[in-house]
Amino acid sequence: MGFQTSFLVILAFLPAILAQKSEDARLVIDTSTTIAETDDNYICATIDWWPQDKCNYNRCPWGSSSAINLNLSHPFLVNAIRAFKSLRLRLGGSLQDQVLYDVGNLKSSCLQFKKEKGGLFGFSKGCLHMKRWDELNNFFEKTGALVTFGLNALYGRRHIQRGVWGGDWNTRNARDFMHYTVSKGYHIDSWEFGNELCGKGVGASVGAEQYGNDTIRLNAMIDELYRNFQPRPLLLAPGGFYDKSWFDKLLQVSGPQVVDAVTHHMYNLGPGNDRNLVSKILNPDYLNKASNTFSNVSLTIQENGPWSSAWVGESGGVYNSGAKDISNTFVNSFWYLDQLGMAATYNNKIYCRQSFIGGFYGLLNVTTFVPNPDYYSALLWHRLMGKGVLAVKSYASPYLRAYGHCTKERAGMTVLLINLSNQTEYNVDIQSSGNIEFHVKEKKGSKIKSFAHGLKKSVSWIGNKASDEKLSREEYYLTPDSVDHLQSNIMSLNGQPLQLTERGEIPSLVPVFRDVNSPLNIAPLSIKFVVFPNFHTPGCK
Ligand SMILES: *[C@@H]1O[C@H](CO)[C@@H](O)[C@H](O)[C@H]1NC(C)=O
Ligand SMILES: *[C@@H]1O[C@H](CO)[C@@H](O)[C@H](O)[C@H]1NC(C)=O
Ligand SMILES: *[C@@H]1O[C@H](CO)[C@@H](O)[C@H](O)[C@H]1NC(C)=O
Ligand SMILES: *[C@@H]1O[C@H](CO)[C@@H](O)[C@H](O)[C@H]1NC(C)=O
Ligand SMILES: *[C@@H]1O[C@H](CO)[C@@H](O)[C@H](O)[C@H]1NC(C)=O
Ligand SMILES: CC(=O)N[C@H]1CO[C@H](CO)[C@@H](O)[C@@H]1O
Repeated sequence: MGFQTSFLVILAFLPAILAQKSEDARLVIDTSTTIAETDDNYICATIDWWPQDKCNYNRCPWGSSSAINLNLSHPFLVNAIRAFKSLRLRLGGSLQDQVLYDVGNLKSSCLQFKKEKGGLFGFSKGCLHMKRWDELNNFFEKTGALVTFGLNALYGRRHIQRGVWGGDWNTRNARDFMHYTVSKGYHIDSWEFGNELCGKGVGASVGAEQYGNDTIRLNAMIDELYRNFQPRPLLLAPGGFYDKSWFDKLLQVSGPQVVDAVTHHMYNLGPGNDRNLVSKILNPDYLNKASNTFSNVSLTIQENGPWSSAWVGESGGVYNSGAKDISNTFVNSFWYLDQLGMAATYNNKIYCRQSFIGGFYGLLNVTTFVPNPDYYSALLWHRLMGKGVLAVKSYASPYLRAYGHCTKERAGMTVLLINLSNQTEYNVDIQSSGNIEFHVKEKKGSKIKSFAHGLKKSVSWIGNKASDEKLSREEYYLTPDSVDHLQSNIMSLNGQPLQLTERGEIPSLVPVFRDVNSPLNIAPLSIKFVVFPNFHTPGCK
């Protein structure tokens, strides 16, 4: 481009350039220690039980996505799970406490869910055939999935008053089902007890003391059934919204080593017909509110069940099946990645997204099986963000969100940057506290600005000194595929739209390599994972 043309181009874009501001942002990351640790497989997603005729706001976005009718041989589905190597899947959801297992002594016939006036959530009981359970387990094995199965915790109880169920849980059907599962050699990572029956409940509730007693019985049953089977699955409970007194009591009543993980649900964006979802998602004050729940859950565990840990057992952002043109579009990743980051800092071990497929919040589209933007966000997280969570101190606008983890399965650290601002580009300076190592940044090609005094530049990076100049960082830069179209259902990675290959495979996610000392920027309304392979992180194991 000649001088004149470039001058004209600049003139043409002048209003845009003027509208966009640029600000310096400093992040100080403590690499000397980790503040929390996630599971190796933090990313999890759910497969629900909703039938085709589950509708919200006159839309029925579930199609054939349930544990009962999902097309398990669809190649896009298989490829999407395999791309994770070990994706956690949770089978569960509202209707789980009405599922019968067609095995052992079940006296009733095995029927499908159908609409029923007065039924819980408007549906009848449903049933899982063992033939389908076999198919599901073959599918889990084939795709490498790690499975959490949510058991029916209402079985045998009585409806004692509006919304409240009482009496002991009848273990019979669950025991037969688990016995069948063990006898077939199927690996279940964890059995979860009930769905949203805690606190005031969603469709139904059960008292915490009763629940605690039943959890003890389930635990004894797992001990017995898995006597000769390794590894023993974990017991998760209660799979519902946090309620302090109920959760405290559950742990107190069930006692040490019974509940291995406390599963809590989050839907902090509101209902699917809320008109302000985009502005909530892009509002840092709004996003921050979720930390309240995370810190309370963590306190409940510290005080009442230090043997246990927290998992986000189900989280869709928007409830009632998600929101059309939001949950399945780029803008949702601002919420999703921010919450993955936040939950990890509060020591949640696992985060289950509602859903893997089904509803508008599916990581895959329910009819086409094509990944939505959040699928790629989840996959990048899974590949880049390791277990160790690092403390990030931000000296920047609240619109710049940042999370740091030890890099997954290699040295160094990965920083997730989220720019919620619609007008400000941030020039990010990343430094290390912990006093030994530091990041140096060259300002406008001139002097080196060092953070720790008296240390030479070479100290900050491990690697071959002779090739110091060649040290690079990896950037995975995420934007919607078209400018100004936050509600696009196609995400771009480093400017290239992410699309399945011709053979229906997940495309490779390739970073851009940059000189480690080159300026690090993040444009308005965009997301970036930055991997620093040579960053010295003594706190990472
Ligand atoms: C499952 O998906 C495959 C691939 O699209 C298709 O050939 C097959 O007919 C589907 N099966 C069912 C039961 O819909
Ligand atoms: C729970 O178990 C304890 C001890 O067995 C018993 O005293 C209590 O009545 C039970 N509570 C409920 C609600 O079942
Ligand atoms: C968390 O705990 C605080 C203090 O007990 C309470 O005020 C707040 O409402 C709780 N928040 C949530 C979301 O549970
Ligand atoms: C699935 O994709 C189609 C085509 O892009 C779209 O019309 C539909 O709304 C999507 N469905 C859901 C539930 O997101
Ligand atoms: C930027 O965001 C603010 C606050 O949400 C909004 O009022 C404004 O219209 C947005 N500007 C552009 C150019 O989208
Ligand atoms: C909506 C929006 O993006 N607003 C913020 C953009 O970033 C600047 C600088 O950080 C904030 O002051 C705005 O409120």
